[in-house]
Amino acid sequence: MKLFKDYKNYWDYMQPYRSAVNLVKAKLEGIDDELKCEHGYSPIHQIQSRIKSLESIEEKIERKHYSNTLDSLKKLYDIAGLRVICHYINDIQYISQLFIMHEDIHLLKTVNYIDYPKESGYQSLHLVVEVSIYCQNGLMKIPVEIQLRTIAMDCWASLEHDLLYKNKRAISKDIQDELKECAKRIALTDLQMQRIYQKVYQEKRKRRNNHQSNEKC
Ligand code: 0O2
Repeated sequence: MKLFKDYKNYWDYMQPYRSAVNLVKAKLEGIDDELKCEHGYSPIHQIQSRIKSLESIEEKIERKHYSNTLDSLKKLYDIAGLRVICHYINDIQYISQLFIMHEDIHLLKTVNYIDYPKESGYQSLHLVVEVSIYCQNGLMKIPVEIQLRTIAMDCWASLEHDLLYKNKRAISKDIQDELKECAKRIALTDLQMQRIYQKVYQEKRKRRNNHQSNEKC
């Protein structure tokens, strides 16, 4: 039995989820813009968003053994999804803390795959939040999954997603180990890039201070 009558039925049903994605995206862009104005630094490299595809919703409902009814959609927290790709690893916590401080954002769940990477090697910070969407039928509470990761983590996850995660065929343990090894190296690179950024920032500040004290003399 099909969950939705047809594609139009699915698309119409997704309307409040699209509004939820737009709302969260605007908030994240606002945080980035504010930081750029105040500190001249924009921590967000890119924001991607998507509404879970019809096939992916049906696959998940079947995999989780939920009943094949529209009511089961309430159990899926990742229908509305955003991916926030940050420059440096420290940006991830910073952005997420500023975001969940918003009074109209209700944090439901945090999964920290950065401090505790998945068995595959996957690293990201996942937040599930609930937002209020006002529709013609009244107020709806919509869950939104936000994945925060660095550019380097995103590179690994994007490639691994098709190579292994969504690849239904069995992949040898050697290849899985090799991918895990890449994830570990990427984690080290992220830490090194963070240190380099801090050194560059300190040097710039020192030069600016020297310049200002020379001007005063
Ligand atoms: P889509 O809809 O195809 O874009 P689930 O794993 O789905 O039963 P849950 O609790 O949401 O349920 O899982 P999880 O692992 O917290 O989050 C799932 C999403 O995280 C995936 O979405 C991926 O985007 C990402 N993800 C999780 N594990 C891995 C991994 O090992 N490798 C990669 N590349 N991505 C991962 P989908 O399934 O792609 O959703």
